[in-house]
Parts: sequence; structure tokens; C-alpha cells
Amino acid sequence: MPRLHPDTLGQLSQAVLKPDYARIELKSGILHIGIGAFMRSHLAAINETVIQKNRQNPEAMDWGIVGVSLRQPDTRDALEPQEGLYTLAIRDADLTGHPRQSLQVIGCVKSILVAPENPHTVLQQIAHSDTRIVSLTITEKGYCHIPATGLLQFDHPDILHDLLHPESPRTAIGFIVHGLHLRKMHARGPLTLMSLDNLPSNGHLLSKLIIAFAQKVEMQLALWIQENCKFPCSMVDRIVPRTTPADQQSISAELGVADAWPVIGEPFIDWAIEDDFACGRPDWSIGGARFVATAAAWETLKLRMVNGTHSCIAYLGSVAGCHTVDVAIAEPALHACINALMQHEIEPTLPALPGLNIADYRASLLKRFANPALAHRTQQIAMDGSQKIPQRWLGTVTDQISAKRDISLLALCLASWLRYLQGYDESGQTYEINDPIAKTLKDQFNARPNLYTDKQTCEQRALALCSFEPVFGLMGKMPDRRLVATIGHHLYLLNTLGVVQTIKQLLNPQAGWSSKP
Ligand code: CS2
Repeated sequence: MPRLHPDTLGQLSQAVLKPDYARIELKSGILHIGIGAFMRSHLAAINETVIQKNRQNPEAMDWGIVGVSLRQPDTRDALEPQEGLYTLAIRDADLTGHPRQSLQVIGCVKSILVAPENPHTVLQQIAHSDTRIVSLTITEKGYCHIPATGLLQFDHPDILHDLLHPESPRTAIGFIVHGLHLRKMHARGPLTLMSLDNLPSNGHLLSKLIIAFAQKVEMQLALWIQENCKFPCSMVDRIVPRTTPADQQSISAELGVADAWPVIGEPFIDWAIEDDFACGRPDWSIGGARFVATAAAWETLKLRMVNGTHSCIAYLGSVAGCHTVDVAIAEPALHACINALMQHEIEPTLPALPGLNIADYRASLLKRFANPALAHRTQQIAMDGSQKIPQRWLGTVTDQISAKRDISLLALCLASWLRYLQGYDESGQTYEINDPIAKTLKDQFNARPNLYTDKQTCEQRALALCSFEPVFGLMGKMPDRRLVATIGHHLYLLNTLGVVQTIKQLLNPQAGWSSKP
């Protein structure tokens, strides 16, 4: 089968959308660090629509993307022979429930750099006058911060390395600061640094980490960054499961040419981005983005409703042996649990969002999770829990506790993480705990082969969890007693009854357990 390539685009069927602008004229206005599947299905897809629809406008061609992989060469190796082209498959089900997909070849990624092979070029590109935006999807752990406090981990081995080796950094923070140093030296002007990761106030966090690092490099540089760089906050939303070899084959078969690494996404897409740029930006609203004055309320909505419930489905689902989100949410008890979690324990904590009908949002989210064509692995979402849990659950827990409202299902979320950390599912199948602090988590919380089947041990585990500073931070200094007791009780149920019976019991008001104050 021939390879996807600018020369083979003509062979694709009419049904496949393809770039019909002069790719050769694209400049490199955006440098994107962390060119994984999410960015290729989100930012690049929206950017592509803008270039396609706006191609008569010469400025549209300023915004090609140079991607950077911080570690592996695999994306570059797959896409380079295709001159950056790749396919986005949008998947859902038709009215009869049959999976279907529509294909689009994306053309706005011009090239990909592999940072460890060529750190100099990455630094030069940050300092290049064509580069006006540096965007990031490096996942939570890529920021090398302490999730509970938001401070840079100055004892992180890669951060220590980056302070000593300005010519060959390893982290995104190191690359950006040393690249900005070059930019300042060569007087190449201001730059926008745009985080697209699922972190609250992601722009503020990024700015704080960059300034903290820059202060150690040179005070003048830190001041220059404060004066010349913008850090818009944003909320990004699209479910993007990892592409499997079977996906790669079926998409290539439908294209009629081989695409070494297509990406998959759901039809839904959302992006609320603060309109605060240092030196211009594409009009991404043409592609469905929303420019907002502040993104905070949208971030809270998304992190608590989408990501908060996603993690809960991931842990309960993994333990119950449901390998994908659609299978988990098809289980009536889990569906009822996630619906009740949102309605009774998350929604009361949300800020006002004019124009948003929260009941519709909840219903549409449950439908998104049920999408049978995505096959989104629960284990994919379950990874890196220590980095995700603070922003996904703990703000909601704190708000519910201070308002003296119910926390039973939020406690179930935390109990489900504890149960998940035991390392095996209800059929006894073991799995790896994938987390930057996996070893500590295993030492503290992994129980195999003993089940926690007595109430006292379960409550002790709950107390150990709630006092665990890397995740609970200051909250961990004085764990809330009601929270500890409820997590302990729910862990006991999970270990003795299993996921489904636990939920049934918790949702049954006659069951006799109340987490109300
Ligand atoms: C997921 C997110 O993997 C995860 O942790 O919760 O990637 C989620 O699919 C996206 O944030 C949806 O926008």
C-alpha cells in the first residue's frame, strides 16, 4: 500500500477531507511541545479548519505548527515520511448504534523535532522570529511541579539537570526558559506561552514555574519574561483514546494509503481560551474555539465534571474488570453513580456560567462517555493518579465539606483509587500502577495479596491516604474526620461486596450509611 504523502493525497476518496491550501507557504508561527495524540486531535484540528477556511487571507499561512517530542522519536519517525500529514478519525455511533467514522487528513503540522536528538534546534526555534506562540500538552507530570502546592520541584533530577545544562535541557520548563534567554539576547521580541493541559489556571501555573526557573538562571531574564510574555489560561476538551495497531490498520484500509500514526477523537470539541496574546494569534473561533476574558470558571467546570468523573469511572471500571469507558458506563449501577456524583456532589460547587444548562451538560457528558466507537481504555485514564487527583476531586471535596454537604460519592472516588492501588481487579487479574510516584504508592497502599476486609484496617488506609501530602498537601495536615470515615467505610464495601453492590448500597437511601454532617 502506498504511504500517506502530499503526492498520494489525490488518491484519497472524495469523502476524506484533505488540506487544499499551499502547505509550502505555511510559516512556523506555533511551536508545540508534546506533540501527542491529544494535540493532534485538538489544537491541530482547530488550527487546520482556520487555515482551510481562511486561506485567502495571507496571514492565515503564518500559523503552521512545528511539533516537539521531548522524549521519543516515534511520532517524528511515523510522520516524517508523510511530510507531517496524518489522519484524524472522528468516531461515534449511528442511530442504530453501529460505530462509524469520518476521516480528515490534517496538513498544518510542518515538521517534528525530537528534543534529545537536537536540543539546539528546539532552542533556536523558540527564539526564532517566526515563532509567536509556544504551546504545550506535556501532561500534568511534565510541569515538574508539586501538584498539591503548584511549586516547581527544584530537587527534580531533570530540573537540576536543566539548570546546569542550558544547551541541552530535558524538560519543557528548561527548554522554554533557555530558549527565551536566546530570544531576549537576539531581541526577537515577545512570545505567548500557552498551556493546553488539564490543570487549573494552567497559564498562571506555567508562568509561575517559568519565572521561578528563570530567576535561578538570571534575574534580568525573569523580569524580561514578565514584561514580554503572555500566558493565557485555557480549558481544552475532547476525548482522545490512544491509537491501537488495529485502528492504524483499519484507518489505512479506509484511506487506501498507509498512515503510520493516525489519531482518533470524538465529535465533541471545546476550547475556551483567554484572549491574551503577546504578538498575534490565529482566529481559532473559526474552528470552534471560544475566546474568553477569563477561563477559570470553564476550567473548574471541565476539570470537575469531565475529568473528575472520568477518573472515577477509570478506577471503579478497572477494578470491576471493565476495560473501556463505554463498557463501564453501560453498567446501570455505574451510570447511576456517575450521574448522582455530578448532580449532587459536583454541580453544587460549580461557579455560575451564564448560558450553560448544567442538566444538558451532564446528559451530554454521559452520552460522550457511552460512545462505543472510542474504546477508551480505563487504564489509560487511570494512569498518573497522583498528578490528576488534586485538581479533579479535592477542590470539590473541600467545597462540599465547607458547605456541610454530602461527600459520599466523592469519598467513593477516593476509595476507588485506594482500591485500584491494590493492584488487581475483582477477578484477581493484576495490572501495573503507572504513576511518577508509583513506587511510593505501592509501598504505602499496595495490599496484594491481603484484602482489606476489616473495617478498622480500611479506616487506617483511608487516614493514610488523606494524610498523604504529595496529593493532599495542606489538607493532609488535618484530615477531615468525616471524609476519612466515609472513605474507610466505602473501601470496606468495595473490598467485601465489589464495585456494583457497593454502588447499589450507597445509592439506596435505606442502606443506613450517611456521609452527611
Ligand atoms: C482523561 C482526559 O486521560 C485522562 O485523564 O480524563 O484525557 C480526558 O479524556 C480529556 O481531558 C477530555 O477532554
